[in-house]
Amino acid sequence: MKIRQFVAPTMEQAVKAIRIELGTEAVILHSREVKTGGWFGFFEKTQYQITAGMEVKESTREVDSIKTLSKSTLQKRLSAHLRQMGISEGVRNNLMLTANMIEKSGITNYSTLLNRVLSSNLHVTCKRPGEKRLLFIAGPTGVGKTTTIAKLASEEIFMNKKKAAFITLDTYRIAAVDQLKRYGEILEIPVHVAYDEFDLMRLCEDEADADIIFIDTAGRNYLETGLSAELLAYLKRKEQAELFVALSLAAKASDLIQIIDSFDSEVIAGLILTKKDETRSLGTLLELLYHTNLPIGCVTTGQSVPEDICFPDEAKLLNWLSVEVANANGSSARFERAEE
Ligand SMILES: Nc1nc2c(ncn2[C@@H]2O[C@H](COP(=O)(O)OP(=O)(O)OP(=O)(O)O)[C@@H](O)[C@H]2O)c(=O)[nH]1
Ligand SMILES: [Mg+2]
Repeated sequence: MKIRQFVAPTMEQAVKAIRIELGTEAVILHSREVKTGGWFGFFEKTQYQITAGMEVKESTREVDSIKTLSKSTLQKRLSAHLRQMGISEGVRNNLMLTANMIEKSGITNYSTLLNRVLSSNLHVTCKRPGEKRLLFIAGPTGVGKTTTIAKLASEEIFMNKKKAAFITLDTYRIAAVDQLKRYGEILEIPVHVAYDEFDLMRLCEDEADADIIFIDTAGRNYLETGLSAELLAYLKRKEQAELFVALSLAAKASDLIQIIDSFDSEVIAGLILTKKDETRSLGTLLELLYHTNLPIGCVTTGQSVPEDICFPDEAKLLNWLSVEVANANGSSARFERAEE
């Protein structure tokens, strides 16, 4: 096991440093307060020292240590919360170890503990799609790419008063072009079909008046294959292009992490998270924020265009994760509805 020590002014900063340097697989082994600096005992600063290690497959001893730690009432509540969200064992163990350390610093309130555990372990950033002129959306089949494009376009046209156009690269599915054309008619904006990269370049030039061009792509199984080589090269070359990957929050986190890995992370500007309404628990969101550094662009919450979309900030995303779901049998269920 590779062992490293981290010292920082707060527990959260130390945990963040571990995640950045050792990645999400790092296991927290030990923590203590240390005094640094000062002069003959004056002006000393209290710092937090955490020892962390990269787990090797054969040794699960340290990970198991969390199971034998006696849990406080707050930690039991957190453990139940994470289990109800369906969080995988590895992530749960690390969150519980952080909770144990944070509670030792005198936290007695559950919301504060949860907030500090989440904010120190998750990489939560937000970035609205549409900063660049060409907005590509890619992702697995049927996640809601085309519907989200219509919602985003509506926002840009009516709220931000931008001139928009649609281009679809989805010539694979017969109804795909019609679907986008229908949205184009409703929004009164041009819709084009690009059959290859040259078409795409030409159409983008033809639409010189458009402030923003939404480019829809065909859904594909990204567990099997990555972005097409042509599209990847185009995105890398085009300064004015950004790609958002659409993923369903109702899908399994482990699959979504693999899908993200199938893209060249350099070209992903952010994630669009769809179908929040189709799941009772946001465990997938928590695991995504634990494993990736990608900004969240928007979240969709239903089939209605244009209203079922929101642009949560960091605080709102953390707030959603703080909602405890009911036990399967309904007993001792605690609902703290997140503000929509
Ligand atoms: N419940 C729910 N359904 C959604 C949401 N977004 C889209 N849908 C529905 O999901 C279905 C597929 O939506 P599309 O926009 O066609 O999905 P797509 O990713 O473009 O599909 P392909 O182009 O075939 O890969 C439609 O029935 C949409 O109404 C959402 O946030 N919640
Ligand atoms: Mg589509």
